[in-house]
Amino acid sequence: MAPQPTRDDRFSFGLWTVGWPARDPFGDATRPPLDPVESVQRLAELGAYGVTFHDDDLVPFGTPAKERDRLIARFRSALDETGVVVPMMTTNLFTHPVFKDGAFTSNDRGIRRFALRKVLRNIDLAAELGASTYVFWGGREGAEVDAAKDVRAALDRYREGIDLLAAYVKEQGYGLRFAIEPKPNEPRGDILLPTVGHALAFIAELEHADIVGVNPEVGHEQMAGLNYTAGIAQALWAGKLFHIDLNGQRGIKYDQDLVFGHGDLLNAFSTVDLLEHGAPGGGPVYDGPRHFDYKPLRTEDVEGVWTSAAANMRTYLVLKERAAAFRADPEVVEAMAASGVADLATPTLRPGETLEDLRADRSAFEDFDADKAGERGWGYVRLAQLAVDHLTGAR
Ligand SMILES: [Mn+2]
Repeated sequence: MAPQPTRDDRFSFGLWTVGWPARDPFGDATRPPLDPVESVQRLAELGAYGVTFHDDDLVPFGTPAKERDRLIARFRSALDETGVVVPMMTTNLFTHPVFKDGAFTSNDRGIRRFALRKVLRNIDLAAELGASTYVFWGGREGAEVDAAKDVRAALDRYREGIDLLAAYVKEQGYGLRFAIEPKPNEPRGDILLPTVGHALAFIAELEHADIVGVNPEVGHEQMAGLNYTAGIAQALWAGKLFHIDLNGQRGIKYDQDLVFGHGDLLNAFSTVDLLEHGAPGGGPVYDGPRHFDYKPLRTEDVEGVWTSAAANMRTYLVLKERAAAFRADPEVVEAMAASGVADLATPTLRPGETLEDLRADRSAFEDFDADKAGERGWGYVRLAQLAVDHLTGAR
């Protein structure tokens, strides 16, 4: 019996995902534009609870104020009729030529000021629509030419921008939190804040770091050859996993934005296991939306768009079932114990033990049999195969 998505699963989609007309650097659009209202209706029917969007996804760049109001009102009606919510919003600071050298980090001060105003206007709308997270993906914040961009000055301006906007959110009492989305490259040759780790280090330098976290995307970390599950685990550890972008990616290449699980399936399994069950030793868990940031393949027609949207949710729910079975399997419990997985949660010093005590403890060093300790087989391959067996339905 295939699991059916419900609103309680908190699945959300960007308007730009299902609405992507499949124009790429080498070819024209293969699908007609999609009305945001239709996207809301179709996603609601499929079992999603939320939609997310960039300002320009709903209101094209340069739309006069009166028409902007009309488009927003029409969209709000669709939300009210379907009960679909807007958990997250973001800004398009990458499509218009004005942003070709970046927004917050453009070498042109006038462009930096314009970018801030564009975000401020959309933050007001995000608060109006009840969003709780505001994402910053700085796709154009970067360079191709090392001599063209003073990275230290760019980070100063990035920090200035995020802090100004965070101060505004606090001053207005909006209750929004910011989530920075790392990406290593594309569209810029090199993008600032390329990985989760870079973003976490940047956030630590902010004045308003308390309301700023990360929005890691599966494919973006994997484009850098990194392990997504390990990345979001560190973000959780730092108390900074404010939002997630689930999709699929096959290795280090262009940003594929495949359906969740249609890339590194084993890593998708461990991602869902972490999101649903947390760390073996406890610790912070993620309770936000399960947000999909993917692109329906360019080969698909309009019906294929909805098939692919449903596929994301189905993959998640199937993996959730498999992860629950994995955790409940007595052999897995036994294998994890044999591998000492939960033992890592024990502090290395005893309660009350000092560094002086450790230095005086002969059993810790002088009498410690390193050769014998080195003989231990950890049994991790057995654990890996148990995961594969559950993932493939062999157990
Ligand atoms: Mn992507």
